[in-house]
Amino acid sequence: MKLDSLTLFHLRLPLVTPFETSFGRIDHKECILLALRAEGLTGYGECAVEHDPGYNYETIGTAWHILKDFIAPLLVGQGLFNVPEFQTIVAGIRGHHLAKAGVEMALWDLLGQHDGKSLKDMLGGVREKVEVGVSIGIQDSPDALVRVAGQYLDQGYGRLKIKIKPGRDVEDTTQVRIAFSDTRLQVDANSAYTLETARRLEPLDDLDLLLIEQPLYEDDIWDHRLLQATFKTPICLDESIISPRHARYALEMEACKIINIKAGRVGGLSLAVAIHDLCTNNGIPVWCGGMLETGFGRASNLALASLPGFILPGDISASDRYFAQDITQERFILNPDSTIDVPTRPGLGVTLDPKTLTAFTVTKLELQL
Ligand code: OSB
Ligand code: MG
Repeated sequence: MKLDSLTLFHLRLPLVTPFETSFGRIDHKECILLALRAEGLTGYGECAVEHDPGYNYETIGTAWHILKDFIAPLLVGQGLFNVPEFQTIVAGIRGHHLAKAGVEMALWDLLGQHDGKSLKDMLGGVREKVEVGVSIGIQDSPDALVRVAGQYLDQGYGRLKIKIKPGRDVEDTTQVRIAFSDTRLQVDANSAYTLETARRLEPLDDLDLLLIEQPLYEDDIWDHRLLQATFKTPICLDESIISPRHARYALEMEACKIINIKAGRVGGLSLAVAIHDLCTNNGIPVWCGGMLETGFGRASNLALASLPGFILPGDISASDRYFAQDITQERFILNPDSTIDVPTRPGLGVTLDPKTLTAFTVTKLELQL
């Protein structure tokens, strides 16, 4: 396939409810949508970046720069194109995984449409629907958190994840555990603790949690190993696992017992599959993380989570948990058994809603390839 153009859309979508993590509070989701055109087809990809460098170092601004000034020029004049070839072409660009992964997603969408294959089938997915949970931001008080958690359970979510930070950890988690004694529950600190301050999390070890996600530094593996040795509860790494190599380090060091896989963070779906394979071969459970994606990124996450090693529920909630209006025509709905259906149509299997795209676009840039 000869690539024709790459269009970048800086999007800003209102969230139905603000989302607060240890690194900040947002009431809009920003990201970059990519439209990759070739032979009359358009593949869409989502760069799951945020406005601020709070989750990792990438931002809308850095991803825009890397896409425009480095990735797009490497794609100019590209002929017959596939995913391994794409990764080889961009291998000289260090880091910037969220930017690269957005283009890889668009390429998968294009190839799937071209070959009439769904992303699930291309990646080796085995499930028609995947088990999901809901990620709940920090609320005004533990009482408010219990109320919100109850609302999500009423909607049918079978697994809760609550965000924690110093001062909003043990009390919040304990209140939720008391209110919902047999609910599957996990916490996510987004790197808010040091090895020393993480001692305050010891009481969490008696709350029958599925896992404690990324308590320490976003670039750390070793101190998580030291912390894991003091906890019965599995530590799960998110931010720290930026490549299959880092996943191998974590497993060899016994820094965690579970890994959260986000295709964006690791540089693309192909690398996410490689981490899945490594973990599956080593008996380490994985689950699919989320970044408040639009319908495009959500479709991609569902396809990824249909692989056999994704045995824990993903952070892939229904569309109405995030957006009153999304940029895809399809909306994802929660089934009564806390699952969401994996798209079956070719590529990502979702279609653009041009009206909402226009309404939520801040800036647009079309690059000829
Ligand atoms: O750490 O998993 C995280 C959202 C933005 C940045 C980081 C994270 C999250 C979430 C949201 O937890 C999960 C979702 O998309 O529902
Ligand atoms: Mg996380």
